[in-house]
Amino acid sequence: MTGSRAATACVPFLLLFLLLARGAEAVGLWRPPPAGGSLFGAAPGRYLTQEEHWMSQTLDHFSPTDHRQFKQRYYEFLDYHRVPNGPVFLNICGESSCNGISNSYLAVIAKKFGAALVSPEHRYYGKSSPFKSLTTENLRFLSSKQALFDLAVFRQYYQETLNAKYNRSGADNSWFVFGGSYSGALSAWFRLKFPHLTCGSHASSGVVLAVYNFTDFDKQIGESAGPECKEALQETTKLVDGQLQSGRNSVKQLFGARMLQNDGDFLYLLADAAAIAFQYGNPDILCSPLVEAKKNGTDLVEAFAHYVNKYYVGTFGASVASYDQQYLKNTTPAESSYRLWWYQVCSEVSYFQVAPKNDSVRSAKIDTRYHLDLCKNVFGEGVYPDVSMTNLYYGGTRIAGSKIVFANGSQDPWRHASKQKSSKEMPSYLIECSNCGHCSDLSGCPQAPSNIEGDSSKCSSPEAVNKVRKQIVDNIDLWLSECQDQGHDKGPSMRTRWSIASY
Ligand SMILES: *[C@@H]1O[C@H](CO)[C@@H](O)[C@H](O)[C@H]1NC(C)=O
Ligand SMILES: *[C@@H]1O[C@H](CO)[C@@H](O)[C@H](O)[C@H]1NC(C)=O
Ligand SMILES: *[C@@H]1O[C@H](CO)[C@@H](O)[C@H](O)[C@H]1NC(C)=O
Ligand SMILES: *[C@@H]1O[C@H](CO)[C@@H](O)[C@H](O)[C@H]1NC(C)=O
Ligand SMILES: CC(=O)N[C@H]1CO[C@H](CO)[C@@H](O)[C@@H]1O
Repeated sequence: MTGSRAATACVPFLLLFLLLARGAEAVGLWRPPPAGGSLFGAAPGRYLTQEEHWMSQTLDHFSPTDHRQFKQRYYEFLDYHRVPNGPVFLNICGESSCNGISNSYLAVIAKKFGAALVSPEHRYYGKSSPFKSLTTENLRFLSSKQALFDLAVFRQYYQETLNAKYNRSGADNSWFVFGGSYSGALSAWFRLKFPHLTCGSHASSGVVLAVYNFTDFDKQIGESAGPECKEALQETTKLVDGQLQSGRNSVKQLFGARMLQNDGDFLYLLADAAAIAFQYGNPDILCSPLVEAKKNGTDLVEAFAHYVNKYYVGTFGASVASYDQQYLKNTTPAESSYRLWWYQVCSEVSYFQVAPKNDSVRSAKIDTRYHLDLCKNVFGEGVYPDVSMTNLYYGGTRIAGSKIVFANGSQDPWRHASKQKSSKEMPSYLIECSNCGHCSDLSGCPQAPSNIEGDSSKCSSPEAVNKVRKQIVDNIDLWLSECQDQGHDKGPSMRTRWSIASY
């Protein structure tokens, strides 16, 4: 999730998903591919498992007459499971190809609780696409509402699979849902909409509030950058704007972005490139050379271009082409996550990262109009984010859920779309440290590339992270035990007793 992209398991909501996306193979396969394959660039130990499993999923949960199905990919990891009654942790994959169950801090929690880990891929992404061709017409079943129903159906399906594996019937383990970024919002919304199917939810940087003009995103970039770096970034933006204005398109060449004919697309690339430094806990990689260039009086645009080429594209793995609206229009793209996430943005959640009127870091040309034009150009007429309906459906920050634990990173521009106030039923924690960005509770620091078991030792304040983690674990512990009191997790006999008792 960068600018406009979100991340999975807390990789960029939008941006992060870039990284993960690099591991994706051909998209839109609507039949399971042969087993094996798909071990792209997986650093050793990064995944607990990448062994694919498949289930049949309903295409349209809201139509009683449409019985079409598609294949949904999922993963399971049972090494830590206390057989047969340990809890089941459902790790929700978000807006990118889901290439396995990653070895994040969630793995540590699963070990602690003797939990099974399962992780279904989000519909349409990676190998779970119902259609080969991603025309706007075919994308109409891509929504968070359909995705939540997928999770409910998966939850029931997997419980039966587990029961069959353990030779029992009718047992119901204690379930707990987890997610980060967009999937953090799905995690909170799952508990909201299906409270009987999970004992609780963890929403890491969960963006539960759909925002139309998301100006707070840019404001937070300025705050996270601090005065010196912010000034350097603003000056860079002015210089680039000035060059474009005077028709000097050669500035695009500096960034290896000549293909971006639309100035807005190019400026969006630059805005995202700056944002991810703070979103993923690498502020110095961007700010040190910029501040230094400003002090030395050397060329700021060149210093920034060096960062974009070397870090954002080189190390982080961003794709310049993915900013091109022509590319986004392609209905059979090599990597579809960008088109898919933009569809979700343009049809449901918005999060338009427009420049604030005053004191903006990004170019003022990235405005509401730019986003609306993109939506129309890429998807045609009639695709429009009805943000107020989305917030009416879920409640936004006034979500009326229970047993949901939220956590945000202090430097993360996305935190302003997360739950703002803590309450007894829905505690929320802010993790404060200078490189605590998106999903630091799960990923540690920096947030990209990911750290094995979410190692927090490179956070500027590991204590800040560990303190919030302890609170998260305490909440999980409490809610799992309350769930067990209601008859879950005790095997069939207890459950029967409970059913009788409840009459
Ligand atoms: C379940 O039953 C099968 C066949 O009777 C047996 O091979 C297997 O070990 C059993 N599994 C468990 C977990 O008890
Ligand atoms: C978003 O910003 C645009 C342009 O400034 C403005 O016209 C519009 O009313 C804003 N919409 C909302 C919902 O704030
Ligand atoms: C700025 O000046 C310092 C000290 O003279 C030098 O080491 C550094 O390389 C210069 N940085 C840039 C970006 O020119
Ligand atoms: C605009 O931003 C500057 C710098 O943060 C601030 O000093 C000023 O008060 C702001 N102006 C308005 C109208 O908000
Ligand atoms: C859940 C959570 O930590 N929310 C925080 C997100 O950021 C806002 C803005 O600073 C805080 O007020 C919330 O507490």
